[in-house]
Amino acid sequence: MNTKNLLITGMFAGLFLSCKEVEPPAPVLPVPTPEQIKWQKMENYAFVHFGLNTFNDLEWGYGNTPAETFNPTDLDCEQWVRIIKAAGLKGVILTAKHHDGFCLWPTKTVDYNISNSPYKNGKGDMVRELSDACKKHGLKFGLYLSPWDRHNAEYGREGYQKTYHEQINELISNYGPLFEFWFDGANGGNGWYGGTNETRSIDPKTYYGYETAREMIKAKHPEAMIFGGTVPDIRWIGNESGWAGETNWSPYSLDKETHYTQNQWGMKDGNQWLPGECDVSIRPGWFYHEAEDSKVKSLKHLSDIYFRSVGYNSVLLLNIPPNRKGLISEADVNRLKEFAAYRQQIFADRVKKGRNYWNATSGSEAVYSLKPKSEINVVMLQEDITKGQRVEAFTVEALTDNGWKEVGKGTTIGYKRMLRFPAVKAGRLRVKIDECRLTAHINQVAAYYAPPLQATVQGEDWNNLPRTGWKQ
Ligand code: FUL
Repeated sequence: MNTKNLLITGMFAGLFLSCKEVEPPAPVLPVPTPEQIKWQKMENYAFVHFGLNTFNDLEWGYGNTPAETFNPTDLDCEQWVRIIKAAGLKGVILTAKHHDGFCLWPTKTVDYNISNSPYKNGKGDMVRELSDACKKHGLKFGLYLSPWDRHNAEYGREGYQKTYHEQINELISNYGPLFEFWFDGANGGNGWYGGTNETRSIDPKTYYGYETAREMIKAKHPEAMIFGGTVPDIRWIGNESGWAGETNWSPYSLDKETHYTQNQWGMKDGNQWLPGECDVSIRPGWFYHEAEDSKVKSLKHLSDIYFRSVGYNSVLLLNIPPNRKGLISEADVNRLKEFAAYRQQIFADRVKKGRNYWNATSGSEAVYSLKPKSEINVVMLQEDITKGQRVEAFTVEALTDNGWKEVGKGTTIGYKRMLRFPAVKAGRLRVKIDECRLTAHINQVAAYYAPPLQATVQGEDWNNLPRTGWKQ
């Protein structure tokens, strides 16, 4: 070995030694895009199911209901928007076409649309009316366009994809800006299909050309979150009752074969940021049915939904179906007012809010001062999700007259976690991060009091909702 070789060997040895002293590189966690963060901050928004089903007392029209039956007499999209806004909801998603195939805008793609209905003598355009009302009142606007079309004769065959994409093209070119585009997961099965009355099945992974559809939408509406399909930005939470798992990771791996119930928890080691959306209707059905006027969810039920969706690191998509007049019914209006007032009452008290940025490692704790003897039963925690999601377990304690008392424990935090517990009077809070990956970035800790509520709707099964496991 000559001197030159020795030198090189020595250099490598030195390099090796110094490498051993350096920390291993931090694993790269999936992080949200700026658009996903903007969307998550909306926290809650409305769904509006309206169409032929409304006028025919149906949930899933077969595709043969006459277009002439669509006839709202007092339609007022501004009423919807005013009510939705006053309820604290930040946007609205309209069913531009449900499974029955009837289009609420004057599409050139099919005759089965609003221009062949008596509404405004065939001159109406519901997508325009709602899109304009949203703009006027400062709400965001989104669209639901059912891929499954039980009217179309070409459904299940080659020609339908072109029609479906052209419908998307009309919607993204003429309305908006859109904050979300919803591809429903219900697919195939029996239908009218141009009078053939048969069962047709498709492969949803390939049939609709979702990849192209996504590119089309994103090119015109870069902020639009895609729900459903094969290349989504957000994920269905796995139930239509409005709740996420108590443990709820925003990361998810779409290439992993799982049961859909996994959606409620997300995946700790998921390879992409795919946060959950909880969809639920204020009534039993998605569409309006007079028989359900007395079944509008109670304030207790709605508030439980809120704490188990927004409060479990998800967003809430609350459906409010207008009636046959084309208005949101009184029962729903009153409940939404109560819901808004209740939340204002809880979250208006800013005095209890502690705000500071805390870089926490596993086992570390922070103490927050409250007003002396504050009565509290809710603690809200938030992670700075620009760094990904990191907290795996935490404990909250309160300093009462009898010393420190553990009030609750949780697993994930994510964008927002609200922990509910029996009320205590406390002057301080202690938050402990029991387990986290790398360093957790906590950017908000706050405590509130949510007045206890009574169940008011007879027979409502809100307390029988399946509970998710503590850990997945
Ligand atoms: C489901 C549909 O089948 C329902 O009718 C409703 O639109 C709901 C939001 O999604 O998949």
